[in-house]
Amino acid sequence: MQVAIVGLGQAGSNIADEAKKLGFLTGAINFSQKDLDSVDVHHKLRLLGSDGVGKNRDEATRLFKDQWQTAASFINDYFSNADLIVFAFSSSGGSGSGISPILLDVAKGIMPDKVFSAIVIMPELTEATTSQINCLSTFSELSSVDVSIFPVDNQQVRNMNPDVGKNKIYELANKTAINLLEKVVSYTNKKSKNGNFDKKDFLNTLNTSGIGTITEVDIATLGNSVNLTPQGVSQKVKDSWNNSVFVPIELNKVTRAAIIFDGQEVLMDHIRHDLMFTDFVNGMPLDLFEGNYHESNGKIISILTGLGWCSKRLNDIEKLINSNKDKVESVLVSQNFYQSDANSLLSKIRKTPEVKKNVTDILNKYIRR
Ligand SMILES: Nc1nc2c(ncn2[C@@H]2O[C@H](COP(=O)(O)OP(=O)(O)OP(=O)(O)O)[C@@H](O)[C@H]2O)c(=O)[nH]1
Ligand SMILES: [Mg+2]
Repeated sequence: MQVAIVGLGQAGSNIADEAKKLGFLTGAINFSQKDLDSVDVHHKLRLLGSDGVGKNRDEATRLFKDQWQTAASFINDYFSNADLIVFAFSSSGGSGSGISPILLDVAKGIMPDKVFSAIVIMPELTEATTSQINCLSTFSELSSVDVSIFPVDNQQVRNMNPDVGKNKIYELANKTAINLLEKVVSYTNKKSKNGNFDKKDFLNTLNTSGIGTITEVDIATLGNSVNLTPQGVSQKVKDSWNNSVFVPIELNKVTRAAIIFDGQEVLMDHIRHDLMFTDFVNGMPLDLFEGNYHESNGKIISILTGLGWCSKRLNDIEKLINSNKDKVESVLVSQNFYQSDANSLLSKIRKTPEVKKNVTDILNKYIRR
């Protein structure tokens, strides 16, 4: 199976760069040549009209209006061999967030048989107001695009790593997310006597609109605090859905799911799928794909798609923006110039510049007649 990762904007391109190292087919699209130069992917497309729109989504969208055909052809020319095309982009910058929802919609329209999906980065809550507003606009646009959306949440990574620098947060988020996707894909190529998770199951799972998540738990390593009972194992899996690099899940619905067990056969007694889904309002997903492999000691990898929209997380941003509203407005209306009374004093202190004298006048002072 071939999966393509196309990064749009800087953050998305960084994810594509990681993806290439893991063997994915990759691409990057950006207005900024410098940003394109900094990543290693198979195919690059430079958009014209700007060197980077500096977090201005509207500007990105405006410039993209005349170039969407070029971008759509780029996708079609280089990635139509892939079974799945994943767009990766940040929701809080300008370029990736501005063009990705449009291009996803367009590409889906011209390549109707292809499965598309999106990895969308959410900003930490400490980021600037413009970033937060961009994030809300991007998610509101994405809510009407019919693809699975996997929100990689920088704030989640921050919660797990309070004391590291931003670069480390980005690196952890990018690597973890793309490694999980790669792991899931790798199982579709493996054989098992106890049930395969095959390519069709995978594409079916990913071809589901709404929010998605991927997690992995280890149930075999001692000291990993797993109660080795069906309840204990299920709880561990449930917990992972709220403690991953992806946005915490909402429990109002789950449409499709894949649960891949990779471990010793004796542990299979503890895998009870029905117990994993008891917290969802609709209970079991409409489709549940299972895979059972025996190559590692004991891991459970789960993919959920068609989850309810991440409204709680977006509402937190909404609240944050509202609580900052007064501060933001005061920044916008306050005058940028400052007139000091001291200025008049200053001008008195300063010597009035002397009028340049004519050299002849100077000379005349010395030369007596
Ligand atoms: N997880 C992760 N987040 C990143 C990374 N780089 C930037 N970010 C986040 O993405 C946001 C900036 O988005 P960029 O992708 O740099 O923006 P862009 O799409 O290039 O758009 P411009 O505004 O035109 O530069 C920041 O607010 C960060 O939250 C990265 O490599 N990984
Ligand atoms: Mg950029």
